[in-house]
Amino acid sequence: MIWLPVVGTYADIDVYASIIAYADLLNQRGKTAKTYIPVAPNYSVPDELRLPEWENAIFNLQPNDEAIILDISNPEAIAKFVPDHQILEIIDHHPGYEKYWQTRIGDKAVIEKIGAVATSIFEWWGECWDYSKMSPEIAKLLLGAILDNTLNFNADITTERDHQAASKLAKIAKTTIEDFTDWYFSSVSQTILSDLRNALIKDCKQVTMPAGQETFTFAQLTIWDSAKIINQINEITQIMDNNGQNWFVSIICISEKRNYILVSSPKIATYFTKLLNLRSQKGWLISDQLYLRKEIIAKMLQ
Ligand SMILES: [Mn+2]
Repeated sequence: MIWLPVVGTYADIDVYASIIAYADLLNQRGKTAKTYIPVAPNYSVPDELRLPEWENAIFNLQPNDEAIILDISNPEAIAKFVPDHQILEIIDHHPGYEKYWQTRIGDKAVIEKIGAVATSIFEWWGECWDYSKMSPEIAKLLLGAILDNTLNFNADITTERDHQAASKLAKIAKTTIEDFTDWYFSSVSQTILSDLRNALIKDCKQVTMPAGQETFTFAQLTIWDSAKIINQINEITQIMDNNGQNWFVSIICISEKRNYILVSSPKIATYFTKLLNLRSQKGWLISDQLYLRKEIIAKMLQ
């Protein structure tokens, strides 16, 4: 049996789509594979795209089983689920642990600079199987993952491979990139605005400041524009204050190509203003380009 577990504390559309597509691919090729998706996916997976029949909530790794880890390479998080010798593959695009895994499992770790893990999975489907055997439902999920993780192809980590995969996926899904993009981001924005608290809490990561032991909660939301969120400073502050001590909220506004940022303390504000060259406006810190969380963390590590 091959397991494909969600290893992080939440499931976004990249991990959700990639795990399900890979499990489908393996099963079609005669290898028994099961997902492990114990949490409801976050706001980035619209209800219409969910595939509940693939959301297996039981994880039961036996000594002879193997596991494929997608969209995460944090060793501590992975070790809680799978011992190293049972890892069949790690495919990720978060920087930081490339060398660690290279020395431990060699070529079985593919951690590369690419917009979405969904792109890698899509390419692998074509290399070892047949695109005519991919369902429109799976194609829509993978396409949504590429749009979300590349911020509609605006993020720095976007590659030509992501563009290629997206146009092929749109054909399989019997839609166009333009139509699907409109539908996808308006659906996601609606979900976020209808329950801001849930959206924020379900996309948090604990991050440690480079200078020391200080950690903070890093929340990220992706919406189409800032119009409906710009006056919600008090609400967001309250939600985050109730959730932890130090925090950083990054709201990516795709159509404006910038991040709207709120932080818990002047100290954190000073640090990030310098790091990301932010300007201050009406209570927000605003960037002059789009930053993904993984890009901000990569800058912190430099
Ligand atoms: Mn991803």
